[in-house]
Amino acid sequence: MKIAIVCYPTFGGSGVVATELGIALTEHGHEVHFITYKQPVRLELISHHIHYHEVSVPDYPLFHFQPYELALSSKLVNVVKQHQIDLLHVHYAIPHAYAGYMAKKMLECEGISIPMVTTLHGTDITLVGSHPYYKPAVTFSINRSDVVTSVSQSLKDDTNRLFDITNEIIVVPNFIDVAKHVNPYTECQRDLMAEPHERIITHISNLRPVKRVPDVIEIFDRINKKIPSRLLIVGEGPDKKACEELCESKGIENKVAFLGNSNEVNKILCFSDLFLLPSEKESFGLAALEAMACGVPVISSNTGGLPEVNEHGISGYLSDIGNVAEMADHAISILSSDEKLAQFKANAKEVSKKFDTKMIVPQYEAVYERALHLV
Ligand code: GMT
Repeated sequence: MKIAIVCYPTFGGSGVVATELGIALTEHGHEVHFITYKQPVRLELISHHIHYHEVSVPDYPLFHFQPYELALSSKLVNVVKQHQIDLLHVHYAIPHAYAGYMAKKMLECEGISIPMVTTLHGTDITLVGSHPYYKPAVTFSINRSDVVTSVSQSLKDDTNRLFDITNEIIVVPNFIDVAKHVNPYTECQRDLMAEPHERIITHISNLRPVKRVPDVIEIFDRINKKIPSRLLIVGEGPDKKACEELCESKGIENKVAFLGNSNEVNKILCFSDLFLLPSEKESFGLAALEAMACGVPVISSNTGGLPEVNEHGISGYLSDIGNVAEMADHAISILSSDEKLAQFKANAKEVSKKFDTKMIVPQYEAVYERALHLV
């Protein structure tokens, strides 16, 4: 099959999932064409079957907002015709499902029928998409997609609650190549990040308010008072400066390292003893799954799809949003005993296997077959 994948190329779960899916599909013999405005961060163009087409939006002074959707749908039309694409798979409803639908309609005028699969990722529904400014267009493009998938049952329920959806939504969970998440380092390299007696705690996100990074720091501060620890914060985002200031005001700035964005989170996670994800909203929590695949237990909030990923009392613990006291207590209970920590680490790795690429990618292939039969 020749599949065109539209996604956001930047750091963020939806782009990572779309990129990993594209790579996995080529390993199953498909040809994949990524269509976006920048080469996706985790994409290395090492296979004959992977192509990348850049969407350029020329700057025109008349426009206060440059029309990206228009450029994207025109690019889709051209790529579909040039490469005889069989199917469009758009990740993140805004504006990709809308642009994809326009491309589909333009192609129809030229006698080309092509199915479109839309994958909902979370903030396109729970944060941005349900805003009245966007809601009619998002509802329309979800309902006009040939097949719609969501990355968790929770996101499916949210979509049906927040929008007037007439299409069936199929849950296809996010996934991870478990085999890739083996520790490439030795204990001596761990020593570069922390003293031997210290535990290493990690948080990875886009440091936006929805991630509640100040809660991460508050939980860490409570842990560190009982168990000497280091906090590694990976990612860039609007809350970074305020969080650095919060660390200074608590006098823990020497214990917290802000590492910026990383393409190789497994090289950081392999040293970690615990992962914190106290988000306000989280449709799935891909970062938590990546941590678990590296054998890192997760302390998270119980919002959205997190309970579908992090198993309470097994791969970590879940608490109500903002309950930093309980999250810190759970963390301390795991970290205070080497035996208990080893057990949670093993459990986390085991639970992550339910989301292995091998199990999930065939589900997307079944979705594609279904979409192809609909047009
Ligand atoms: O978490 C973010 O803010 C980024 C966002 C994205 O679009 O990349 O993540 C969403 O999609 C991920 C991949 O499906 C999910 O793992 C995240 O839980 C989801 N984020 C939210 O729902 C807040």
